[in-house]
Amino acid sequence: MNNSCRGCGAKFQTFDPNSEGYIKVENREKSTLCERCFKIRNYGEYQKITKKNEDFFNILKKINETKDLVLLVVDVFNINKNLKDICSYLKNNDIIVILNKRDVLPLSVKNTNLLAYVDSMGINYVDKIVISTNKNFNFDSLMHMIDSHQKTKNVYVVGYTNVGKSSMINKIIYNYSDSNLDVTTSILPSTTLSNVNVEVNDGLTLIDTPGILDDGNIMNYLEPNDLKKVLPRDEIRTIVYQIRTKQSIFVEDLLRVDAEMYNNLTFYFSNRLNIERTFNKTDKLSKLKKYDLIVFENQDIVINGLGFINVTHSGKITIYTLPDVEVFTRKALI
Ligand SMILES: Nc1nc2c(ncn2[C@@H]2O[C@H](COP(=O)(O)OP(=O)(O)O)[C@@H](O)[C@H]2O)c(=O)[nH]1
Ligand SMILES: [Mg+2]
Repeated sequence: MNNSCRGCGAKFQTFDPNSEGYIKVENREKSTLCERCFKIRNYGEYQKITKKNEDFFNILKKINETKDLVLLVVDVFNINKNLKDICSYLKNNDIIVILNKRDVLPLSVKNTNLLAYVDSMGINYVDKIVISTNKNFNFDSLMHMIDSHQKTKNVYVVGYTNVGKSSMINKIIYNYSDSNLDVTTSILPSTTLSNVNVEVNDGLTLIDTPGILDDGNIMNYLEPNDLKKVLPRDEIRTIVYQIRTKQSIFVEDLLRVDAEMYNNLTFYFSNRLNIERTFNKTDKLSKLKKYDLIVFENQDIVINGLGFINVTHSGKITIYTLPDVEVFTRKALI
């Protein structure tokens, strides 16, 4: 009998249905999954659990006590600003940076450009690779890379929540192992609750971790139905606006962008989000949190978790979005 759920890593308990690891007494003997994992997998029903990041930093400290290889998984559509901070906990470990979700960026984007961006993140890494879990892209190369850098059997998988850590592990099991034990994945942050060891073969055990929650990510503030719209599932069709006069562009009720100078804005957002522009003065969404940004030539404005806007020329751009969502500029990704 297992003590913890093989889907999310939570310790089993039989007394509180609303806390992690709950399993009915009658299922305790026969099931290896907690109720929550069972419901996510069978009914697509989500029960949101919020983890404290403190737990995650303790996991990182434990990893740092080993010499094990670390796979740092990054969502290429939403590259987090603070990856350097995660890595600062892992001074003793070799790190491979994995840019996942390649499929959502346009095919025309060169992987070499995406990889070049990794250098600007300030991380000490031993290797880097672009993959797509959904499209099963580059997994043979990834396996070779892991093989050539791993020092012990254990390899940790870390990163922010929702970047696809658990999905990547499942794909590796599916491709390279006889095992049919998969870990739980979902569109909600904090699906994985504790470390889960997954033995791929005699020489490799992948250790899935809960992942760090990003307070500035819009995903934390949306209901599952909106989440489904915001998370891109297919290749993004970019939308380019040539700005010649004062105008506003709206992404549903989530974002307003005001621009007034000679400029070109390219929107990288999920295809399921409705984007509209107006040339008329309007108050719509002007009550949301306002950011007055000075943007330089060929920079991106990132609205954490929602998408990004590439700006061709320098100028002033005003952004309105939900209160706790982080907005920042960066050197253009593409
Ligand atoms: N488009 C796309 N979505 C992905 C990819 N990998 C994972 N996802 C989705 O990202 C969400 C989070 O995945 P999950 O594995 O639970 O992330 P984790 O929190 O890092 O373990 C799920 O909705 C996955 O289907 C990918 O390569 N492409
Ligand atoms: Mg996970």
